Amino acid sequence: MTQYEAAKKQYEKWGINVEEVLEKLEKVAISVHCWQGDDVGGFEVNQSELSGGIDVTGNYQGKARTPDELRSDLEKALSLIPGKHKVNLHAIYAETNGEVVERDQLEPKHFEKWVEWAKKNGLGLDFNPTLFSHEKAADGLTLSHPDADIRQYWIDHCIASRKIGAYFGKELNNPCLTNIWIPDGYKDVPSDRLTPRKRLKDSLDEIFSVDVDENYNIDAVESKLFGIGSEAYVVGSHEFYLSYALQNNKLCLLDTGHYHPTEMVSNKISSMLLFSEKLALHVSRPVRWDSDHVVTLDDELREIALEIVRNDALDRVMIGLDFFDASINRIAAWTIGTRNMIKALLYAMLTPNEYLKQLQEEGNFTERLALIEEFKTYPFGAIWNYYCEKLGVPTQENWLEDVKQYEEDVLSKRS
Ligand code: RNT
Ligand code: ZN
Repeated sequence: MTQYEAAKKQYEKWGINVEEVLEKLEKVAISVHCWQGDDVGGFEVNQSELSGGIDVTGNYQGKARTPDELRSDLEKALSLIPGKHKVNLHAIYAETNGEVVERDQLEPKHFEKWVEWAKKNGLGLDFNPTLFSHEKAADGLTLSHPDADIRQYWIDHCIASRKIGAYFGKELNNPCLTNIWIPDGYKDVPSDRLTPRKRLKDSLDEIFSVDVDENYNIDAVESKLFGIGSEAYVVGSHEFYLSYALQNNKLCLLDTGHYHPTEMVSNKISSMLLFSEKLALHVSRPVRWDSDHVVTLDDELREIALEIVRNDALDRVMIGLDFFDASINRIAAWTIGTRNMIKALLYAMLTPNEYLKQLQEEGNFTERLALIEEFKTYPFGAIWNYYCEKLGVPTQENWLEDVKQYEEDVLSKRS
């Protein structure tokens, strides 16, 4: 008997149909963020320094310097990750042929190469307007800026981005999630919290007043608690966007690094699913602050996956990743983080969720705790390896060889 067959038997004892689980898992697309590959740099002709209160540390060799390099790196990472996924782009990854194109002037044609590449690789695309790393965002304010011209610039950028999203959705026959995140906030205690929020609300209303086909483009808004330089106040807070999304039928996007340190996204999903058809995630790993470390298979990741799986919400929660670590091989970072997200979902699917729910209803907390703990050492790894083999990607740590080879052949030659 193979390790897989032996493992399968153990799960079958609990009524878990492993073959069915693997078929279901194969259908889950994770949105892999392109910006891990070049430290959120992008390819604008007149590139600005990274701003907006986010930061990338480290200078590991081999950062992608061109869109072609980034695509090649993404292809490498995706070849080590089981399943078919999506790639999440930012507006600063436009290709403008050496010409300066203002962000409010961006058009689908500036993303033609990405679409062509996505088609060739059977990938979906998601999108984000970029409201940071720009002279018009230098004071950390965009859609809530007191200056109407600056607000208008960013409003127009967001409208242009939604149209680019619809172009992706239509071309790839796979709806694009276009997510708006802004850095707006203040370093120190504000004397007026309401006025900037009113302006943000008005800006969003204007952005969404333009009709963009919902079959192709889905709008999301991402909140935040604080950033570097906006420690005391962020305009687009959780309550702000939760209310806005509910009232305007938009998706709320929860980034796991954007809450108080003991406040968990896993505990929010069920509440939100009761009131919204869909929600979106940026799965990240905050270490003491919103540090965007590579996602590991920790308790919170498993808990998030369990909440999605046990509530039968795989079609309702759009899972995206958001981390950027420049201190390790960037392709390994993508591979580790994305494989972990998929592992967490598999783990959740290999849990006797219905039985555990029943135990809770019966008040049998002893057995609930006992089983949750015992399942942690069930032969999950054997099923994971089988899944990787089945989908033609390396099992266990064997993907590391590929990454090392690519580092030697390609990354080490970049300066
Ligand atoms: C910043 C947000 C945002 C960005 C990306 C690059 O705190 O998490 O999602 O990380 O848009
Ligand atoms: Zn995020």
